[in-house]
Amino acid sequence: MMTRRQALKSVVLTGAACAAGARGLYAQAVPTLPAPPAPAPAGPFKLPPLGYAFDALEPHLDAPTMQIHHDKHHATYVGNLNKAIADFPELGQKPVEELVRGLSGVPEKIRAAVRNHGGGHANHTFFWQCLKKGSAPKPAGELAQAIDRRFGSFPGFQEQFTKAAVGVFGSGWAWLCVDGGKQLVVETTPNQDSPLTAGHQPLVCIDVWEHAYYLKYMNRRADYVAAFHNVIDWDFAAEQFKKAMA
Ligand code: MN3
Repeated sequence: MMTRRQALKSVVLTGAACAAGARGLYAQAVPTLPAPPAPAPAGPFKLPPLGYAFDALEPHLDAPTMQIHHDKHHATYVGNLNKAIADFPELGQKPVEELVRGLSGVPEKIRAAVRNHGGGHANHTFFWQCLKKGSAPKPAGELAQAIDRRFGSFPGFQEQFTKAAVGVFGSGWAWLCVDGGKQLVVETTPNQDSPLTAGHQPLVCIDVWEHAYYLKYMNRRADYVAAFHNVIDWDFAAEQFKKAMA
């Protein structure tokens, strides 16, 4: 058993060790900005501008998440796509959507990289355009009618989309698309796979990788998905619908 004297000595030593250790820890804990990213490897694919301010979708999607998501995560997909196609300059002449649509025609050696990084570039480029605060709260016109026919009602669509997005296992995406038979479909893709590869035309999508919501919503993906419904740009979705049905 420890005597009182030993116990006191132990407390004093522990205290001293803590004070010494704390200086080291404290130094590490001083907030520092993340190191600037390595410049994206030069190449034909470019990070498109977000098109609105990082805080434009507050409070539903927070500014720090939008900034890191666009400037770091999306930029990394662009950089890695450029790296992947470096030996195939003809691929850099095509829009990324065309590469993803024609994945089976991409040289096998780089197909997986184009699927992941080309998919990441295409998916994020589409995602930013789907989002708008203060847009119409629900679709109108032909898209609204098609949604009613397919899902029973607009809330019926919302329910199905939410269920799909919340239910993605691990990292991936949920989508509202027009499929090859010109039918509306709610679907999910794993990782950075794109519905374009299956010949579908996206209208709306949500990124459910944790990097898309963890800063604000932490583990509460369902709260993020609920918030997302407030910032869907239904005018943009209607334009995609018109294109797909033409
Ligand atoms: Mn993402």
